[in-house]
Amino acid sequence: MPNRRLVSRRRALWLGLASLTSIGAIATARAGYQSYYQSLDNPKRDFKVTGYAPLKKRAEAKGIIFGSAIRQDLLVSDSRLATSFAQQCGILVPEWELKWNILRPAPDKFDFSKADWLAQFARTHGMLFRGHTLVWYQVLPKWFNEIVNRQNAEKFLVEHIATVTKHYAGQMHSWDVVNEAIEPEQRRSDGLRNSPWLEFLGPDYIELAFRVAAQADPKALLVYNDYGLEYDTPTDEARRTAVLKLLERLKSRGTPLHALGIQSHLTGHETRFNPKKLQNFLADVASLGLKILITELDVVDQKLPVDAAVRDRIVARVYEDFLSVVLDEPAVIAVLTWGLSDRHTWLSNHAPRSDSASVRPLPFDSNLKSKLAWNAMARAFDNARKR
Ligand code: 9MR
Repeated sequence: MPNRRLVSRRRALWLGLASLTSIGAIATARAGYQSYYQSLDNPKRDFKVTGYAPLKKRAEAKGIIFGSAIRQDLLVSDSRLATSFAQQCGILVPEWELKWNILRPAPDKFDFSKADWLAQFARTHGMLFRGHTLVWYQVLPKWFNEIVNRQNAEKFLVEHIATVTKHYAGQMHSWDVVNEAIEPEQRRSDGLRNSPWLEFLGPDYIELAFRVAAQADPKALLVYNDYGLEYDTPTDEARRTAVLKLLERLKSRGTPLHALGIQSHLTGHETRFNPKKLQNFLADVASLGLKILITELDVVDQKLPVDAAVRDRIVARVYEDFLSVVLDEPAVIAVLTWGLSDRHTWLSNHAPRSDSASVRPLPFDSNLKSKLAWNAMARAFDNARKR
C-alpha cells in the first residue's frame, strides 16, 4: 500500500509546479500580447489635419470621389445622420435596397420604392448614386430556390438586370454588376465560386450580365466587385490571381467591363500588408484599361485592445497606410466606406468583440463625432496626387 502522506505531498508539489507553469505561460502570453499591440500602435503618430473641409471636398480636390453605403431606414429616421451624410459624401450606395431580396418580393414583382427614395436623396444633395448589386449568390429571395432552375435561370437573370438598370439608366454613376464571383478555396480551375448562377448557367453568366447591363444603361461604369484582395496572405494572393485571370478573360472577349471594385474590409490586427504587392496588383488591373474603386472600406477592431484611444489610433493607421498606397495608383477614382458611423455597421454582428465593447470601425463614432479614422482619410486625400 502506498504511503498516503507521501502521495499527497507529491501531489501538492505537482500542483504547485503546474500552477507556476501556467502563471508563467499567462505572463508570457500577456507580454507577447502587449508587445504585439505595441507594434501596431504608435501613440506619437499624429493624424493632424488642416481645416474642416469635409471628406468629399478633399477627395474632389484631387479628382477622387468619396462616399459611403447607407440604409434608407437610417436616413429616414435619423436627421443628424442624414445631415452628416450629405456633408461628407459625394456618392451614395444603398447598403440593402438594390439587392434581390428587397427589390424582388415576388417573381413577377419589382419594388423600387426604397431605392428610389435613396436616389432622390442623392439627387437632392448633389451626390452621385451607385448601384450594388445585380448578380450575387447571397440574399436571393425565398421564392428563388423554389422557382429558378437550369431552364429559366437565363430568363430571370436577363430580365432582372435589364429591368433594374433601365429603371436607373442615366442616373447611375456605376453598377456592381457581379459581386463576389471568385472563391479559389473551392478549387475550380477558373477560381469561380459555386453559386446558383454558376450551377444553372455555367461561367458565361458573368459576361452575359455585363452585356445586358451595358445595353440597358450605356452610361454607367460597369464594375466587378470582390473582397479579400488586400493582404499579403496565401488566401488573398490566390484571390488576386483568380480575379486578375477573370478580368483578363472578360476583357479579351470584349465584355463591357470598366472597373474593379476592391471592397477593402480591412483588419486592425493584421500585419501582413505589403504595399509593393498591392501596388503591383493595382497596376496589373489598370494595365487592362480598367478603373479601380475602393467600394466597402472599414477596419475590424475585434481583437484590438479595449482602450478606445488605442483602438482608434490603430484603426486610423490602417486607414491612412492603406489609402496612401492605393491612392498612389492613378486608376483609383473613388473611395467608399461601408457606413459612416460606428452606430450602424454590419461589423457589430459580423465581428463583435468578446468583451462586448461596441465596435469602432468607421470614420464617425456612434454619436457622429469624427474620429482619428476621419483624420486619416482626410490626410490620405490631402496627400494624394491629382487625377
Ligand atoms: O452590410 C450588409 C448587411 O447589412 C446585409 O445584411 C448583407 C446582406 O444584404 O450585406 C452586407 O453588405 C455586404 C455587401 O453587400 C457585399 N460585400 C460584403 C458586405 C458585408 O457583408
